[in-house]
This record gives sequence, C-alpha cells and structure tokens, in this order.
Amino acid sequence: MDRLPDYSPYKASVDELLDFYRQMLLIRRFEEKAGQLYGMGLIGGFCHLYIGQEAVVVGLQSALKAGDSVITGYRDHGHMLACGIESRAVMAELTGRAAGISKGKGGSMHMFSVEHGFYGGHGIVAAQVPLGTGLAFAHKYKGDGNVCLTYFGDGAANQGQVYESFNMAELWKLPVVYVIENNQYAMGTSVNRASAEDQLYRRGESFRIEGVQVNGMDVLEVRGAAQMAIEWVRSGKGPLLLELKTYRYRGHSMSDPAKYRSREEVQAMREKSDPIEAAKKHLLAAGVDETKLKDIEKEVRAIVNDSADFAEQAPEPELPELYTDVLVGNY
Ligand SMILES: Cc1ncc(C[n+]2csc(CCOP(=O)(O)OP(=O)(O)O)c2C)c(N)n1
Ligand SMILES: [Mg+2]
Repeated sequence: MDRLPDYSPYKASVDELLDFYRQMLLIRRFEEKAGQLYGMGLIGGFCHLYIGQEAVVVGLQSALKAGDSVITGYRDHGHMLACGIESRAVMAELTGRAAGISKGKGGSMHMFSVEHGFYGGHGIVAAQVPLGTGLAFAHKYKGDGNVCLTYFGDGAANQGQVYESFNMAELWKLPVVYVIENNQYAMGTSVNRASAEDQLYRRGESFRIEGVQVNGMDVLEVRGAAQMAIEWVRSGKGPLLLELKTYRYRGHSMSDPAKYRSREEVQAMREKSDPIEAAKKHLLAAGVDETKLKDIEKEVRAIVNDSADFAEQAPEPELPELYTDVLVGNY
C-alpha cells in the first residue's frame, strides 16, 4: 500500500484568498437571510443552516475539476452555492417558487443540478453515502477521470450503509473522497456521547481506507488536504477519508433551540475559530486594504438581498406541475 503523502496549508495567491473569502461570506449571508425568511414564515418545512462550516465546502470545492461530482445530506445550501448554482435559484427553492432549482417542489433538502455536478440534497441520514459510491463507480466504469466528493455528518458516520459502501469502494478502488463534516453534534447528541471511536478519520481502517483529520475552520488547510486527497483518488489509488473538524453555530434545524450545549461553547467557537474572520486576518496580513473587504461585503449583501426579493416575489408553481417529474412504472 502506498503511503499517503503529507500535505500543508494551501499557499493561495491574494486573488484566490479573496475568492475564498467572498464565497464563504456569500454562504454566511445567504444562510442568515434564509433564517430570517424562515422566521417570517416564507420558508416552510425543514431548514438546516450551514453557518460556521463554510470553510469546509469552499476549500474542498476549490480543488475539484469540471465533471467531478458532489453529493451531500440535507444541510446543502452552502454546497450548492459552492458548486456555482445561482443564489436566486436556491433561495427561490426555499420559498417554494417555480423558479427554484427543483421547480419549488423540493425545498431545502431536495435540490439537485446535474449541470453543476451536484447530486443532492438527501434527507435520509447517510443515504447519500452509497449513492456517492455509485457515482464514483460510474466515473470508474466510464473511465472519465472524474472523482466524487461524498459529504456526510458525524452522526451519519454511525450508519451501517456507510461501511458497506467503504468495503465496495476500497475493493473496487473507486474514485471517491468521503468527507465527514464533524460539526460535533448529530441533532442534540454530541459525537463523543454517540461514537465508540470518536476519531472519525479512523473509521475506514478495517477496510484499509486511510483517513486524515483536518481543521475544517481554516479554508487554506482544507484546500491543502483536499488537493492531496483528490490527487490520490484521481490517480486510481482508491477511496480516502477526510474528517473535517468543524462546528455549526445554529441549532440542528430552524426548530432546534439547542439546549444541549452552552452559549459559552458557541460563543467561544465564534470568537476564536471563525473561518471567515481567519481568512480576513490572512488578507489583511497580506496587505489587502480593508475597503476592498468592505466592497466584497456590499457586493455579497446585494446578491443575497436580490435573491431574497426574487424568492419572495416569484410565482409559485402552476397546479399541473404536481404531475411532472413523477416516476411511474412497473418493476
Ligand atoms: C435514517 C435517518 N435517521 C434519522 C433521521 C433524523 N435525523 C435527521 S438529521 C439527524 C442527525 C444527523 O447528524 P449529522 O450526521 O452529524 O449531520 P449534521 O446535522 O450535524 O450536519 C438525524 C438523526 C433521518 N433523517 N434519517
Ligand atoms: Mg453533525
């Protein structure tokens, strides 16, 4: 077995770091706005916000190539924005409008865009893991040289189907990076209360899948690890596991008062480990003017406000839409 190469934080140019900063800020402001619209009753059903975890998806996605595929669970808005899906189409899906990416029929958890290599958006915990393994199988079968990033949570990591997937992926050397977003909680259960092995990067060991633990609050570290992992997987060496240590600032979903953890715990993460503040510090240290960062903030707010206005005013789907995209058949 080849040894996994070491990796170091990515040495981004100022322009690249500005782009990471902008993307993380877009996700943050988008999610804050989604939270507001939810509070106003404009978004129905479940809504799981990604605030705090932005560096994970921005760092990882920045290392992908066109044609690679991505799949995740229900905390998916940030993944969609990082895949380049238009902010208006995501927000309009949240408000159930015809212009939404799933024509307003999917909502927060059920969005999809083959065009952008984004395969959902899945509400069943860990269901995306065998599906992502299947996407990787398709890449290998077609010989297209692409890889699949399969994201799942610390809670999902305790599901049986994850390990059936690991077995097949290693046996068939499938081009898949399993990305565990360890945000410390699965609903109200902390990872060490639910996991006999809470060092989740080790979860592939009995399948001979190597794993790496990464600081998921630092976009440059995430990008460095992502690049190493994706190169490894793309070169045909089989799957790899990345555990991204991160934190969600908000409750599990909009209906969670988060009483299972203290305010101080959340506050400490926000103050000491915020990924956007960290990128800002790097930028200022690199000599970027603060007005430049303020301009980015303005630009991002304008995109998000425009998306919210659009999502509020766009028409709902027509009734006949109830009969489209429905699969009927005999098996
Ligand atoms: C099979 C299944 N069991 C239970 C649930 C209810 N449920 C929804 S999210 C969740 C917690 C998952 O936590 P984690 O994998 O850590 O992801 P996070 O929400 O932290 O992103 C549970 C138990 C579900 N949707 N599907
Ligand atoms: Mg979790």
